[in-house]
This record gives sequence, C-alpha cells and structure tokens, in this order.
Amino acid sequence: MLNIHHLEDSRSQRVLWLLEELGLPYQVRRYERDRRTMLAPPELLRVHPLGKSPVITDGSVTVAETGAIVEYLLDLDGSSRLRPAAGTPEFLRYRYWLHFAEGSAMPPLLLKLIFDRVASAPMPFFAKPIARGIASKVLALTVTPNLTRQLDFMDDELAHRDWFAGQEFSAADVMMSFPLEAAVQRAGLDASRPHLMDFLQRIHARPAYRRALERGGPYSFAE
Ligand SMILES: N[C@@H](CCC(=O)N[C@@H](CS)C(=O)NCC(=O)O)C(=O)O
Repeated sequence: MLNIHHLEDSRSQRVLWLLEELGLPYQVRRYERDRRTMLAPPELLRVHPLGKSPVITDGSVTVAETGAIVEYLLDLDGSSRLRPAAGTPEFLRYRYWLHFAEGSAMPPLLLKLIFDRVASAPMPFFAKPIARGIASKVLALTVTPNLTRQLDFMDDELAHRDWFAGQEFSAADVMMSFPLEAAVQRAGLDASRPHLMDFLQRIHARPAYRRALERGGPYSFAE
C-alpha cells in the first residue's frame, strides 16, 4: 500500500488530490505542525532526512519533492491520463508549469510570508522600526514586483487556454494549485485576475479535489 506522509494544511494536499484523480489506493499518514513554530514535527525526519512533506513511501521506495512524487505516481498509474504525450506543445507546457510551481512561484510567496512575519514579530520596541524598515524594503524592491509579474503572466496564460498545459486538465494544474491558493491567502490574488480565480473555482469543484479534502483534514488554502 502506498503511504502519503501528509503534513496538515500544507502543499502535500496536492498529492492526495492527484491520487484521487488517478484513483490509486493509498493510506494517509497525517502529521501535525508544531503549534508555536508551525514547522513539521520531528517524526517526519524518520521518513526522510529533510523532514518535510510531502513524502511518499511505496514498499522500499521513498520519494520526496512534490514534482518528483507527481511524476512517480503518473508512471505508477501507467496510463497517459493527466500527462500530455511527449513531443507535443502541450507536453512542453506541462513540463514547464510542473517545474514552475515549486521552482519559480513558491520562492517569492515564501519570502512574502517570512518578511510579513518579521514585520509583525514581537520584539523590543527599539528594534521594531528597524525590522519593519528592512522587511518593507525587501518586499518593495524584490518580492512584490516579482509576485505581480508572475501573477500577471499566469493570468495571461489562462486567458488563452483552459488549463496550464492546454485544453485538457493535467498534473501541471495539480502542481499549480498550491502557489495560486497561497497567493490568495498571502499575496493579494483576487478578482482583478479573473482567469486565475476562475481556475481556482474550477479545481475546487472537482470531485477528486473534494474527496482529497475529506482524506487530508482541514485545509485553510481552499477557503
Ligand atoms: N519543494 C518541496 C517543499 C517541501 C516543503 O517545504 N514542505 C512544507 C509543507 S508546506 C513543509 O514540510 N514545511 C514544514 C517545515 O518546513 O518544517 C516540495 O514541493 O516537496
């Protein structure tokens, strides 16, 4: 039986969703975040040396990193569902967005989370203006312009096709779900980018997405 080591309310929700889309049997091993730091618990270090989620274990095989897990599951499924045929323009776009999700979209979202936290962290009163000044400079100089450019680019892509790879839903859409959900939560993604909001509405309505929510437990990113 395939095990998904799922950290509550996290990007590993995507793996449950993909498993539901593919109809593969799996077991969820759920881990709770440390309530103070919100980091993963040390038990995850017993599954993989980096202690992050998602990780899947399949017999003696352990696979970490969401994109690698997605490819592993598509190979396991063996059909061509959710992955366009090699050599097609759809495949090129599929592979681009599959990597874009973690490689380009997540870093500025993570920086936004960190610098917003720095700006609001409890600290001695004399340090507050310095911390806030540094945080707002980093956000204004690099993080916000990058987020804006990326969101505009992604919205424009979906103005030309229904899904990230083309006219068919693919695993690239599963990968792209989390950065877009996180962008609503922490980067001001809203109705001013209608194609991205429509994409989120369509994925949230998918029966497999709903089933994955039931298996994974509370997920604040879909609210
Ligand atoms: N690029 C990795 C990122 C893994 C990652 O950072 N996972 C987060 C879940 S949102 C995590 O485990 N955070 C808890 C921690 O860092 O302790 C992937 O896509 O698998």
